[in-house]
Amino acid sequence: MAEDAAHILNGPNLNLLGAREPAIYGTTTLAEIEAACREKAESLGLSLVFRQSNSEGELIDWVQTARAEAAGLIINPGAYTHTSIALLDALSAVDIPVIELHLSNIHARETFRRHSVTAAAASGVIMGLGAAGYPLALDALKRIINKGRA
Ligand code: CA2
Repeated sequence: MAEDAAHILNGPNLNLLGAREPAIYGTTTLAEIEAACREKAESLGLSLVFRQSNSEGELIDWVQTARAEAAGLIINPGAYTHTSIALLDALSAVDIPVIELHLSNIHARETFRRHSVTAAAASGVIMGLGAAGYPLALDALKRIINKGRA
């Protein structure tokens, strides 16, 4: 039987991780986060699709791909978190578990970051734990997938 697939989507500017703003986002690069996620996914028996885009439309296309192909979705929508009703609509159409993830604690930051438009479509949100949040999100996703089958 084929492994369940987890899809991890990363939004705008997350390709810059590690290069700038280390006080907020840490020093780990997105490539290093991907490597940690691959290791974690393998230990959980999940296959992994890991993607980043600066384009809202591409992220929406990838949410729709996950809807058709994945057992669960983790998304760090970047700044689209705070603005994108289109991404919310795409996530709302998904009937697999969705976890929203943020490196920083958005509630401890500027007022405009304290509201997530997209979190309404998520089963849960992990934030403020830096790069460590990604493997934790995979753990949580696996539990939710298994619970849905029990
Ligand atoms: O905390 C998070 O994970 C965020 O989703 C990151 C977004 C931000 O707009 C959200 O409010 C919270 C920004 C990611 C940009 O990352 C950079 C990394 C290095 C240098 C510049 C930006």
